[in-house]
Amino acid sequence: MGDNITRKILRAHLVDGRMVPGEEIGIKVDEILIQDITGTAAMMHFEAMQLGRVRCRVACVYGDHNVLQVSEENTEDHVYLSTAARKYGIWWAKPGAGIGHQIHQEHFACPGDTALGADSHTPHIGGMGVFAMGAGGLDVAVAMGGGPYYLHMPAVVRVHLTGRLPAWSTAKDVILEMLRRLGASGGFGKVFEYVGPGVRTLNVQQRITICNMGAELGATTSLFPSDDITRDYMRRIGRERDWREVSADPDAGYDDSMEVDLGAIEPLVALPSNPDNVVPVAQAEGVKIDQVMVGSCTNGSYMDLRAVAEIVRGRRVHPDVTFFVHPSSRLDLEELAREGLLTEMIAAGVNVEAATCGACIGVGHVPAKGMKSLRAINRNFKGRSGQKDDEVYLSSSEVAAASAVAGVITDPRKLGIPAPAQQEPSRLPQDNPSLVPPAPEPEAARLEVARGENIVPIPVKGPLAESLRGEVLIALGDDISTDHIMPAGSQILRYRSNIPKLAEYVFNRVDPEFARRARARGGGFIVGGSNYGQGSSREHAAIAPMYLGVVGVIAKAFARIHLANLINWGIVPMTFADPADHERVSQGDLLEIPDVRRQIDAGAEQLTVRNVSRGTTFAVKVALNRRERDYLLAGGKLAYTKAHPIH
Ligand code: MIC
Ligand code: SF4
Repeated sequence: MGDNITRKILRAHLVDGRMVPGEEIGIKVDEILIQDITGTAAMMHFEAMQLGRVRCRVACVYGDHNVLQVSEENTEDHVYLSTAARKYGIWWAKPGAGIGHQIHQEHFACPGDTALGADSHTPHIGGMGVFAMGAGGLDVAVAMGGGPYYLHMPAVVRVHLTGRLPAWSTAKDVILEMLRRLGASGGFGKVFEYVGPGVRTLNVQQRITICNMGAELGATTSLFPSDDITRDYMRRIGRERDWREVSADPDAGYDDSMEVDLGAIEPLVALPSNPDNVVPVAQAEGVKIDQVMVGSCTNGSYMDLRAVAEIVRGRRVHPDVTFFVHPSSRLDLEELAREGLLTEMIAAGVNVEAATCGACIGVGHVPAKGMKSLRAINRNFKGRSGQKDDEVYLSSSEVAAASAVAGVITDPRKLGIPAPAQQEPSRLPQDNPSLVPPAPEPEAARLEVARGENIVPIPVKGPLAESLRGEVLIALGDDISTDHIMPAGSQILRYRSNIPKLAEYVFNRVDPEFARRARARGGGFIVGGSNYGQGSSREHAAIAPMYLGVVGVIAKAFARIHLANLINWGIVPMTFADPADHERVSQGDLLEIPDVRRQIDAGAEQLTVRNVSRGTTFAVKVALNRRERDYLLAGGKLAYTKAHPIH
């Protein structure tokens, strides 16, 4: 039996373990991405390892999330990152250059490589045949230093694509359809590998849209082959020399398979407030909307904005609607300007904003209470827009633009105009004035890293205690995202490099009293439902609770990256052996896990929790390997790595 793409790439990068689904493997990482709100912590971890220059093929830090420099703390973060990048051998993409994933696609991604990013949408470049994953900053820092990235060998799902997308159905609708079928945790422990005749009907940007939003399935990553279509794209953007063919063997085996007929895909919408709450656009038609956004790493490219321009050409944005677009790359915007398409958007009343994540992460365009937003982006978790009771719908750029003109959610097939071509730019200059290369070594040695007052060393936890005892500080239901745990938005993002201040905002939009209560009780436990910690890779959703004294999280199931982050920061992740016990624990209950240190060290897979308040006990599972147990015992991966440095 031949190999699929996942196995080929992983085999070529394997440094530890066996490629058996579920078993842990260590791989070498070629490409690294960090950004301005996870990157400050990742950079500090990297500095703490005292390795000098990065030891991977290419690394870039993107100033893309908190771009407006709305406060001095925000600007200090950018100054720190740009000076550290030059010194340590890392590219720096200036604020406004665009969203990291798109810039990485355009300048650095090489088919057949492995990539690790301190951002959950790193699988974006899977659309070019790169095996790319999101991870917490500490894991990324280790890979920057040339250390292996550890993951559980994923099961590989063959997604067999047939047919061709009908007019007005887009790549965004393909991934929404995957979410409709599989749900937000349907990709846990899996790689989705897209194969079949339908692959050849999709251009690189469409493939990328599908892989990018595979993050919302909770997948390890998603992958397309790198073929002559990829080669043609790389030629047009001036990077044919980086092209390599990446394909599965004709007789490749897979762990599972599914069929998607592209011809049967129709325009879809995700209703508030989870990306898997997907229905055909007909079921949302007529909903009056106040705001429309097209942008983010999923929908901000030339292809999407070109479609917007074609739809709004000669029309006007509805008087009751604010329509804003965030391009995902300034180079793409430059091409749209050259071709007059930018003018079409401006003339129709579209606000063309900076090339940044922007409103996708709650920076700008925060809806007022009661407003409805339709956004061609990837996430609509409650509160993520900056309004705690928000109602955000997700769609393709085409549905969004048509709706912005109509003032209500609209099926674009009813516009009576030809569907926009899904077209990529015919060229893109590689000479990007917003990309700053690292300093050459002799000069780098003399450079000083600028550390403003807001760049505060990351706190580390002490070794795991003999026993754990504390109150349940909060008890939550299913699908709690890291946006619920550690919210974003420009008010809060400026403290990403200042954990003591950031910690004040933990669960702020769910329960504003959380931080005060956690401090008053001297820490305790969090109780969650299934898919706990879905969404972003932000390790701050573990570091800040750890700083407040959270010692354990008990949930029905965890999302992949958050689970790794909890372990990395010394918080014990436990799952209910009987999920029904979730209902038998409430906020305020006093819990005790005696003799936990010895049991974790001895390899126990189940622990007994005493609910002191109720006089009951219940069992929890701790599915941890030896390495993860050692991290927990040491007080987290940073503490462990200090004791066992990479050489
Ligand atoms: C997101 O989309 O939530 C973010 C902001 O890009 C995060 C990264 C972060 O919180 O720093 C992600 O997806 O990992
Ligand atoms: Fe930025 Fe949004 Fe993409 Fe996250 S999902 S990288 S915030 S554009």
